[in-house]
Amino acid sequence: MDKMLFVISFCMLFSCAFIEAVQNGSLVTQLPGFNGVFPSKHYSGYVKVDEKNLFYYFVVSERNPSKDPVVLWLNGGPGCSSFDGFVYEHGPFNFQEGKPEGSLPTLHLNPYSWSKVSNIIYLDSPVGVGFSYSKNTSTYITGDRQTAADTQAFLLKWFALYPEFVGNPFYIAGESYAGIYVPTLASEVVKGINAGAKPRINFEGYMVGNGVTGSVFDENALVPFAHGMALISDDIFEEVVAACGSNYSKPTKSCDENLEKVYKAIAGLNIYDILEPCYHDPIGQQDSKGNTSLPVSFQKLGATERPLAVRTRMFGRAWPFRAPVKDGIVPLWPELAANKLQVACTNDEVATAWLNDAAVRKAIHAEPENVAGPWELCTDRISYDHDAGSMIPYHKTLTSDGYRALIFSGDHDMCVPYTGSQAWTKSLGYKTTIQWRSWFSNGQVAGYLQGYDHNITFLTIKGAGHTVPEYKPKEALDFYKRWLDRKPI
Ligand SMILES: *[C@@H]1O[C@H](CO)[C@@H](O)[C@H](O)[C@H]1NC(C)=O
Ligand SMILES: *[C@@H]1O[C@H](CO)[C@@H](O)[C@H](O)[C@H]1NC(C)=O
Ligand SMILES: *[C@@H]1O[C@H](CO)[C@@H](O)[C@H](O)[C@H]1NC(C)=O
Ligand SMILES: *[C@@H]1O[C@H](CO)[C@@H](O)[C@H](O)[C@H]1NC(C)=O
Ligand SMILES: CC(=O)N[C@H]1CO[C@H](CO)[C@@H](O)[C@@H]1O
Repeated sequence: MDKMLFVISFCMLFSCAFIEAVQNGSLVTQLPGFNGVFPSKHYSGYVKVDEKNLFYYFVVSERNPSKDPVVLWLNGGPGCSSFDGFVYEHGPFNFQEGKPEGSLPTLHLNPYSWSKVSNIIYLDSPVGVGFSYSKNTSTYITGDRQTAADTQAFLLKWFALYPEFVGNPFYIAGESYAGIYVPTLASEVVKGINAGAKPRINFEGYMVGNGVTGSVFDENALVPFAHGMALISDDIFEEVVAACGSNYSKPTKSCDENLEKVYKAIAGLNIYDILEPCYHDPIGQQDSKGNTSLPVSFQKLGATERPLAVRTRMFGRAWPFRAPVKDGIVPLWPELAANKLQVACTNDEVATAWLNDAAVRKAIHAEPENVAGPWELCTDRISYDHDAGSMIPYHKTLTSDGYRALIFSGDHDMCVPYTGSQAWTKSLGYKTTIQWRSWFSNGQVAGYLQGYDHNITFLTIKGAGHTVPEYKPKEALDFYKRWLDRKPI
């Protein structure tokens, strides 16, 4: 049968909705709260992997869509939606809180959107997170290996839907618990390429920001961080080192007693950025309104070019507060909060108000609440098993195989502190190719970096917290662009 005839008879039988959906049904044409013109095309919708409906939002590059890399962005948790990145970090819009509180936010274009230089996919993963859902809720019981396999299946289907992007360089990026998602997925993608999976993904490398890596490195990061940042005294530091032998991952009784002194000293700080006030109590609220005895220069520490205030509420792993990610079931953030295992300096109102608005869900092709459930920044409807162990062997294999890696870290994050990322990148044992040096943004020192053989770079962002682009959007776009463009940072 001739192709046209086939299409016509297919359409008569099944209606043309299917064909249109594949071609252009996922184009986003307007967004509630935004009155301007989109600087590039946006697409969103579901890709079905078995019984799992995985939701993505795709922003086409504003520079050169056919040449610029395609980047998959993943937020962590586990259980947190990648709309965290879209709304609060490097998405195409800055969200201004609606008035009155809880009403629809106003969207402004973000001059530092990562879509300025890349095609970027925000994926809600694993199934059960954000807008991703399944009618079979047994699929919500998952873990590292299953998630990596599902996301690899998603990618193959996604590139088949958007074949014009399959030749672009492809990168995987994420932060926090995505320190696990990124290397495990990269490993699946490489396996697929080696096995001749179609379409062939043009995978070139990956980026991890303030990422979880393995319990030994992660747990040993806090004490040197607290000491370096003057949160504990030399005496406390020396005592805790003597009692624990610089190894805090399996504390003895005496080590534990000394760690108490550290925990006591850091209690009340905003773990996601030690320079930011913590908003969880009335005293913190007062400080945030300028009622503080700190000199103005100190209050301005960490200031940067950002139009809107850093949100007051955030989710993520709470490393120092005795909830480390060990092998086995990982407690989800809402459970940690309920057990008072960590401070709740947190507020996700803007994202929650916008993404639960029926008109917004319709505009972005997300199923309504009665099908996909309410959108939550971090869900507790999944059960998640950390079953991939330490990421060190993954990083070794990927970098030895020639994939590029950028390991970046906001140096004022205490949740997954830079001390851990610095230690594990060094532990790979690669020759230093770029000696520790400062890097610049806008004529100012923006942080430090060290380059290693096999194209793995460790980079800090001075004064940034756990979610780097939220704190330092301009600096973040600068290093992101230079690294993707293979220029010196
Ligand atoms: C699909 O494309 C056609 C032709 O360009 C257009 O008329 C139609 O509105 C589009 N549909 C959607 C859902 O974007
Ligand atoms: C539901 O999902 C689970 C986990 O993937 C699977 O083992 C089971 O067969 C599925 N149930 C049905 C009825 O498809
Ligand atoms: C710390 O202790 C853990 C558990 O006993 C062990 O696996 C690890 O190798 C130790 N790390 C160092 C740096 O000694
Ligand atoms: C903060 O303001 C309250 C009420 O105005 C006042 O009682 C208190 O002394 C102030 N604290 C500081 C540190 O300025
Ligand atoms: C772009 C780049 O830095 N490439 C380097 C990656 O690592 C290999 C081996 O270490 C070098 O030979 C390349 O020059």
